[in-house]
Amino acid sequence: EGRPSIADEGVDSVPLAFPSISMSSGERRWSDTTPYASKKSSLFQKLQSWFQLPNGHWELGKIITSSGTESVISLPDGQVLKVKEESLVQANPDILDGVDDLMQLSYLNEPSVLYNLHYRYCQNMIYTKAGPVLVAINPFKTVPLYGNDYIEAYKRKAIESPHVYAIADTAIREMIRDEVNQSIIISGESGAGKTETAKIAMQYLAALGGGSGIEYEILKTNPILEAFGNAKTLRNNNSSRFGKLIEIHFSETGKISGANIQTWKLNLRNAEDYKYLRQSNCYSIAGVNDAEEFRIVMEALDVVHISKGDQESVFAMLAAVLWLGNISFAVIDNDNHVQAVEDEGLFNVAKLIGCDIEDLQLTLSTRKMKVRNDKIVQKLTLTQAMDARDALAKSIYSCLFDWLVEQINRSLAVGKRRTGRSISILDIYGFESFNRNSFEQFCINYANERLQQHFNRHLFKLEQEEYIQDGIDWAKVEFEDNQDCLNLFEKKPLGLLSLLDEESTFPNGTDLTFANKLKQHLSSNSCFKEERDQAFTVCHYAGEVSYDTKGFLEKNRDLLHLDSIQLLSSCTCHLPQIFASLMLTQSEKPIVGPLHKSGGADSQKLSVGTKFKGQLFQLMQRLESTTPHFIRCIKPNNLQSPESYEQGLVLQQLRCCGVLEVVRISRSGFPTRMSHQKFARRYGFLLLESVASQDPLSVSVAILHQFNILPEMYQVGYTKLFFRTGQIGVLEDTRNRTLHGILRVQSCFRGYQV
Ligand code: AD9
Ligand code: MG
Repeated sequence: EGRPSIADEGVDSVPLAFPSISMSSGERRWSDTTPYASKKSSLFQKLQSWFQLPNGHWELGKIITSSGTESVISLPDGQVLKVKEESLVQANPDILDGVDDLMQLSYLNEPSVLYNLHYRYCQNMIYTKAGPVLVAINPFKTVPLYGNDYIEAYKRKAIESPHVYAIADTAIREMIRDEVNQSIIISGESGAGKTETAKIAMQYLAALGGGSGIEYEILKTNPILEAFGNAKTLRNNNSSRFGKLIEIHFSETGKISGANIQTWKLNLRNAEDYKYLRQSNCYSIAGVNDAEEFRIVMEALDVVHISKGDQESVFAMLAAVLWLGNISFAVIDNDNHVQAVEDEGLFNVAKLIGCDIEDLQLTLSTRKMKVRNDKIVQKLTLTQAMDARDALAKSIYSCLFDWLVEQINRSLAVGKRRTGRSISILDIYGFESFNRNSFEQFCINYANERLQQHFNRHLFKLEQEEYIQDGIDWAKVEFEDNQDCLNLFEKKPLGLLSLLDEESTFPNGTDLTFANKLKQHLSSNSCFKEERDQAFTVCHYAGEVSYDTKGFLEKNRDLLHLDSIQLLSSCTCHLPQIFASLMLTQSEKPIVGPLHKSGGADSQKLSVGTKFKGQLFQLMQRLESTTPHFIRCIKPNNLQSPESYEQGLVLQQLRCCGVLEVVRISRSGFPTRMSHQKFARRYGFLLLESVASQDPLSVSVAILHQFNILPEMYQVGYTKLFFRTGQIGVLEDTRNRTLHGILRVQSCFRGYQV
């Protein structure tokens, strides 16, 4: 558990105080009394230092001479430079090369962290701990780190190197030990490896909690969800277009008793990105065998008990979506009103979803409106009709996706008896920043901003508040708080989402008037920047992103007309209840926001942005009640290539997820804690001598003494004991060994009796 491994490498790890040396302002160093540093490092530290080349790349320079203000250094390419002392950043001694927890670095600065991660990455060690957080660098190739042998080794704790398996193992153990639900929260940019990591974690949980057969089903949900919910993007060939929280339930005996998946979809809106295949001009991906992937999906559908008949209907729905895209319109009057052409497309769609051709044609060409108390039928222009058609296609697709998730959940809910213990794995779409960013990126990045706050709250805020509350000695650590950015999105009435909703309901609102309104109301906000034309920039925790408001209003309005909803609810498609959720959500939704001026029926629907926010809040609520374990996925290059490690790109990701700060706080903090009562109950039986007074505090102190836990490794608070990382591990190991011993004795004894 993140203990330094210096001693393993044959060097004594004597606690040592470093002499104070001047440092460049960007560098942070551990407190000088660190007990982790090795004696040897002080000999090396003056010999080599990091130097940043004009192109931003950090190189390790050997210090030839040093005057105190200037140094002469030689770089690996042979260059010899005279540089200002303060431009050098302390490098760690060689002996610390590739430590498996960044906490072990004597000098924690950006080049040292970059170097350490790269050093490991080159040897396929893609996982590194940053205190409590697991950093995972995408290898973009198969690495020999997975499978049953590894699972078994992590289970027996025969391997200690950082791994997703180790995180999953901790989650199981803490679920059992603390009787608290757990979550594994995986974050990172698009293409950083979140979905793969989630699958690796599921693999481990399935292996450990297996036995009922349900674990096999749980694993099989992945190909189905990916087949229907992922798409190729510029950043990732297999990009998740939905967020996913898979909750795995365990029985009292630690076996998987069921599972549940909740999805946070993006509305499948952007046709060129997702559907209507021919528009993407991309039909295959090198190295992907579509036929084989299809076979896997079909097999998985069987495993999760979707009947053959329903499977056929699933594909009928997919076909309907594709045929919808082929429906064309002809102008029928002088006002440019159109009607859907009665051709193969229209005919096929009607047949596949099970409705009359005439009804479909009418729905695609007209809109029923209510003006005051009169119902009128409005004919649509070509743009309106195409929007109606696309909205219909997208909603059929999203109903189909929801239906699949629901069927899977039904199948997974086999062990209905819930013990209230579960481990949830969260894999959402990662932070996205393209050259042109639209409403989709706006929603995705907003979600990531919320998640970042959850991370901050747990690792910085709550942590420190708890120290202070329990009265232990503690120097506060500053961290990058993103509350201001969240306020920019959420504040009412003058936040991005509110202003967007307001503009979306104005009949004369356009993307440009929206952009102008943002500039008018938000330009004083430090997280907001004006841009030319109809763009604006948000300063996210992960960097600045410029959004082009083109299409924002249309995408935010739910374009699916009530007419279309009625059509779908009346159709006789063979998938039972597939469109039920559509009707339910429409009629049961509360009316939020100002009503449409003309009082049209559509105005009663929630905007897409508001719905998204609601779902996000639900997600956060669920996560709040769990003990989180964080995995930060890092993308080493933008080429999806196994070879390259771009320092700048990695650094930007490390910075934006606060990796250095996390290490700093863990290093100086006390991440493990337990109430006096619990501690006494849990380890009290290990005491060799009984304690005179039986109060939990005295028992706890006696245990600490017996196990020689050094005073600097823990603090005694009013209600709890606080430990530095790794400390509780010794106690747990002894406890487990002792317990196993006792169990063995008991079972022998029983055998003897029989
Ligand atoms: V997005 O936000 O959904 O666009 P993810 O989920 O972060 O993104 P994903 O898990 O899909 O990324 O990983 C992208 C690709 O990286 C995968 O398709 C694999 O080819 C590759 N990858 C990621 N992790 C691993 C791994 N542990 N081993 C091998 C990996 N390849
Ligand atoms: Mg993904």
